[in-house]
Amino acid sequence: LYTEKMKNKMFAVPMNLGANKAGIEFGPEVLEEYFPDTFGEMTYIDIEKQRENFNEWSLKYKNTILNTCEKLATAVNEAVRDGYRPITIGGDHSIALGSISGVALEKEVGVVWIDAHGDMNTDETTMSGNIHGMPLALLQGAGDRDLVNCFYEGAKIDSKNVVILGARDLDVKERDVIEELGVKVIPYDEVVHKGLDNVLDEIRDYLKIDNIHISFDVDSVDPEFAPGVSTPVRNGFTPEEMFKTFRFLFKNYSITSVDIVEYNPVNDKNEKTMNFVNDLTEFVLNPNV
Ligand code: Z70
Ligand code: MN
Ligand code: MN
Ligand code: MN
Repeated sequence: LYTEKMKNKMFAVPMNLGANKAGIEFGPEVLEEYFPDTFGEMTYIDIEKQRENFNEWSLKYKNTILNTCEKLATAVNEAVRDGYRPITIGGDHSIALGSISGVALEKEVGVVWIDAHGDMNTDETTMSGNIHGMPLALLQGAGDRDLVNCFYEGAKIDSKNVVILGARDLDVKERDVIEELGVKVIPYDEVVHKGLDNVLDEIRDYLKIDNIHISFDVDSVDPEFAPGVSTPVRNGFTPEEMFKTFRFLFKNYSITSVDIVEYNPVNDKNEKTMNFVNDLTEFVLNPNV
């Protein structure tokens, strides 16, 4: 077990403005209600509505998202300095701009971004204007300057230390950004063709950095098992594959911090997604590998 036993500190960010879709904001409170043992100790980051420029369609709710991410980054940074492993429960994926910025000021981290999407759009490539499709590019210094400079100036992570795992819905111009920055993408297809074990070995050979932040988007999992997301995409991970992936990462890297985002209780069926998110969070809180 590489990862030392660390105390966890949990943050809840009921953000939905990055996805511009209703429902995701209820994720943390639903989890807390059903699973108080797992989620009962979360510190909530308030969403304080800021004045927005609604002519700027390509950066919807930018000011409120930036304000929230800076508050989250401040809280996460303090937790890291105090020796905790911060676990951030979303909320949409825009909040990873805050969580990772908070960690990156203290430690050089690589990122494993587990997602059906790349979240590598910029305000110049986006077709939706939704900021949850941009955080991974922003963290590498690409995109809107104000957002890039969240918490502290400039890029937070080095592109060579990033892997996107499980992607199967990348936008055409988003692919150009990925290529320009040189980010390694392992599409879910590749997991199927090569086998998960081989793909994980490949990650171990590729990511030559000890500290890893895991940013987990629930929509990486197949909608059969996790329908409760805002943007379901077919042909994704099974829960077993995801537990194996997490076990591998906790075994081989020092996991500094984790995001679990995009759970949308409104779209869930038979509480499948809720139960899965709880089980995965239980593993993260007490990783027995
Ligand atoms: C699309 C965009 C996205 C999550 C959807 C989708 C992005 N590439 N991310 N759901 N989690 O709007 O930029
Ligand atoms: Mn995402
Ligand atoms: Mn996604
Ligand atoms: Mn359980």
